[in-house]
Amino acid sequence: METPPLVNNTRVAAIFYEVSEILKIKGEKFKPQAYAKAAHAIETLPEDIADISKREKLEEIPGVGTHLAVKIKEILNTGHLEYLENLRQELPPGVRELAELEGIGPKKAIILSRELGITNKEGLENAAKAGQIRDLPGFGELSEKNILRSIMAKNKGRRFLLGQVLPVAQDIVQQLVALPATKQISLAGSLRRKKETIGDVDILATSPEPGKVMDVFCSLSSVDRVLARGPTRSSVVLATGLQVDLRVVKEDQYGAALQYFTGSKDHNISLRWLALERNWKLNEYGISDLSTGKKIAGKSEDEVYRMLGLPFIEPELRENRGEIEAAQKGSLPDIVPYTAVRGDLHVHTSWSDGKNTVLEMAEAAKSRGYEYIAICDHAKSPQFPRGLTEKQVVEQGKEIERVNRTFDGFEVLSGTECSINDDGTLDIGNTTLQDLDVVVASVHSSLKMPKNVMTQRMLAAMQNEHLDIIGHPTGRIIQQREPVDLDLTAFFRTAAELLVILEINAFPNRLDLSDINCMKAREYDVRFALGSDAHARANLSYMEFGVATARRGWLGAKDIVNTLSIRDLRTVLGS
Ligand code: DGT
Ligand code: CA
Ligand code: CA
Ligand code: ZN
Repeated sequence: METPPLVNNTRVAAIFYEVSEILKIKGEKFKPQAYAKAAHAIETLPEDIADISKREKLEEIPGVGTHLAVKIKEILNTGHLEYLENLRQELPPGVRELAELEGIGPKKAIILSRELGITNKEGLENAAKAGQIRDLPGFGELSEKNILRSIMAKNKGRRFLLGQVLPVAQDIVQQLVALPATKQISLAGSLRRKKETIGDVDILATSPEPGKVMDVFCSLSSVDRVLARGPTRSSVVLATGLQVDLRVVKEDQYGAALQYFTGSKDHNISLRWLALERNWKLNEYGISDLSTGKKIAGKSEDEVYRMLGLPFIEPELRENRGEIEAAQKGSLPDIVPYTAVRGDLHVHTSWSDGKNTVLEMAEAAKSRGYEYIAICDHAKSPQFPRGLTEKQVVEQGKEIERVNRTFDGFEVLSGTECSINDDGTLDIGNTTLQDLDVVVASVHSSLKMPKNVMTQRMLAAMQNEHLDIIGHPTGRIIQQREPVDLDLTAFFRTAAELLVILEINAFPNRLDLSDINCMKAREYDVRFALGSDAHARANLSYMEFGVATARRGWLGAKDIVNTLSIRDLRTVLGS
């Protein structure tokens, strides 16, 4: 008897996603969307799809009709989908990777693969450099040049979001920490400074047996290829294209190396000047006396800073934005600890476009150690067809009351993330707003308004007495969308005057306000709120990136309202 293949929801979804992608490349109009939609629904099912199939209820999954139900059964029975196998045959190898490159697209990718046997970016780069592309049908000298330029730009400038990289890097560090051969280990570079985007990951360690650490590092399951493997330095590239460097240094150099490789470069340059003033040399090996050549510090970072007459400077501050002068004057800010956040002031639920219920979000927040959470679903609008009508906002309030009765020492605050209309009014009426604990209002439409119009719109919105927080104030999406054009001085001043709180939205591609804008706003004594903008339980962990942004913006716990107890928070919110 044949044993049935092991197929889970993720596997079925992955097959559908691949079908969707290939169909897209083939230029199909609606089918790709249908497959992607079904894949997404399957991926997020709370139940095993095999069980659903047994009950003959596959067609109740959103986006799954008779046609797709048959395909799902085939996958469940055989472990694969013949339709996909056939599609793969139709597509020459490498076409999918090529099609994703800028300026190529599916049609050209197929030609490149068929005519020149190119299957990846490297092959494309070589062919372009060798001048082989210009003669292909539909190409030319100019498009060859453009291809080369776009490859170069991608190679050089590709940066990853902090939120994508940090969990991956922390996982690698965890795996290396577990080795007996690892003594000390730390993230360094921009990742330790928690910069919003990361070029590559830098890890620093000490070990009596560096070879063993390097072996494990180079053979981690997430590693796609090893660029270099040496006794003191190895570099690998993960399947995502992210480069990770591991350096192993001597114990008496660890502090200096950690300081050096944490950067930033500009911060390091300023420190090096401080050393030179004392006739010392500072580099990754330590501090040494220039006249005697003798080494005088290097074991710990603390020691390096202390020798230079400075208190320890938190990595998030090391951007040469005045932190060294502040450290010299003893006026470094007391930046907010990662543990100071007592609640999340911006989460969505399945009432709008979130995945989890009010109760599920609340339980997840409680188990993170929070004391409160604010439910801020969208209001219904063209941008948010799944948003809440005013009637539903009221109904949700009743559900929140019920949920609150099940908790002790934890509070669910009722709220909204409503939208700011073009004229500065909000898209939920005051009678509904006045009964909510937290009103977040954000700009979600007409993002390209001229500066003075956008500024007027924001200032008008802030006049609303029920508004508590402006959500993701500049609307930027990292690497995707520019911030709105806004007179920040007027905006910050008004926020301070009217006691309107500004959000630091912690969603990985937002981080809005940004670190720099937090620093600016801080000068006006603005108050801030941290919100994860979670659309699912798991997203609550995004909070860490928001705190990192606040820390990089020199903010203290006192600047952030959700470090307050629920009682004090309610006073601030007037609820
Ligand atoms: P990234 O990777 O682009 O996000 O930014 P970082 O800061 O991680 O830069 P990376 O990986 O090139 O180098 C790691 C650290 O090594 C950097 O923060 C400071 C230090 N570093 C690198 N190059 C230099 C340099 O030329 N001079 C000095 N003083 N430090 C350097
Ligand atoms: Ca780096
Ligand atoms: Ca590096
Ligand atoms: Zn929003």
